[in-house]
Amino acid sequence: MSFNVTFHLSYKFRLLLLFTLCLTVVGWATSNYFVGAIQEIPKAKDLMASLNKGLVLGEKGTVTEEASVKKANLNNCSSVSPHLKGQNKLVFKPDLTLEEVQAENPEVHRGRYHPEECRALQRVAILIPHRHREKHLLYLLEHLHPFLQRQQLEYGIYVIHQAGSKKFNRAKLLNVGYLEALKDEIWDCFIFHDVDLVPENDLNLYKCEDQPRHLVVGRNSTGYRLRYSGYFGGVTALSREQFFKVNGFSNNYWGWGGEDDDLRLRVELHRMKITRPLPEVGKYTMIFHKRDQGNEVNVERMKLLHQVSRVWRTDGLSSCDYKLLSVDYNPLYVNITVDFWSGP
Ligand code: UD2
Ligand code: MN
Repeated sequence: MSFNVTFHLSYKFRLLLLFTLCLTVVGWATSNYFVGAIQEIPKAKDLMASLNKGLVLGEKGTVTEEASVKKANLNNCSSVSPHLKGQNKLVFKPDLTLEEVQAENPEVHRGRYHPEECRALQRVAILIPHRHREKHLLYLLEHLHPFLQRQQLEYGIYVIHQAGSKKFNRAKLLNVGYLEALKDEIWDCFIFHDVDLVPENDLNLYKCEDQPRHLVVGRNSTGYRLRYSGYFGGVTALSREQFFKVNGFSNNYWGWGGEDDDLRLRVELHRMKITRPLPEVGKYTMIFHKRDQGNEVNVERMKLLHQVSRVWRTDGLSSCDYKLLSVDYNPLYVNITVDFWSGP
């Protein structure tokens, strides 16, 4: 009996041991798998991101391939477009809607356009810094789309919108625009464009040259005269390389003023020479506005302007940090919304 009990116990014990052993092995294996799986998540995320990117690129690739075959068969557009009209009388309808502007531009998709009849000489990104100026944006879109199409350009319009109520930073928004737009296309030329300036004369070409270009010689509100000789505000054109070379704009100008002079100093430090169109060509209408809330005069600007030669290398495109909140491909423009961590 005692033998039987011992045998029985040891049999049960052995079964239990085996069962526990099995459980341990299974447990160890699965726990390893789960830990592994958890550690893999970030990698998988990256992979998914790159796969998605690949897919998107693939999709784009096919479109671009078709388009590039088409484009390859086209002749270059002529240096002077046959569609130019010269000076134009601008009308701003008070009840204009976005739908009307969209209906007038059926060939613009996701903010982009390219001529069908010839191969554009340059691919141009228009970058517009923006906050709370919806009506101005509408008027600018209304006039700019046909204006650029008459110039036979391949172009994309980007509106870079500053979220939140921190001080406005025009220059930093334009740096963001440059960096983000280059994720879509290797643009040749960048036009940095105030939202409230509408060009009056389409002989004012929105193209880049071998030197940076200031396109606003005068505007209605200043009797169409240049404000001062080094003036570089409003609308400027720099090639991808020119802007990269000067490390873009400074990120440190919060509020109104100075950032345009800072860019001029960067350009001059690199021994480039600003060019302008003729006064009768570089004419703009500035839609009337008061100083915006959140864009008060920057009292630091003179101090900042004195240190450009010392800081341009470390303050600019290379140090432009931002929180990208959204990128929306609207029919008439790409809307990039960002928030800035730092700043007053
Ligand atoms: C001048 C310059 C401008 C810039 C500014 C100083 C001209 C024609 N323009 O413009 O290029 O150097 O001085 O910073 O000389 N904005 C918004 N929401 C805001 C504030 C500004 O969207 O709340 C954008 C908008 O694109 C506007 C631009 O920033 O056109 C410049 O601001 P502004 O129009 O208030 O300054 P303004 O006309 O003195
Ligand atoms: Mn203005």
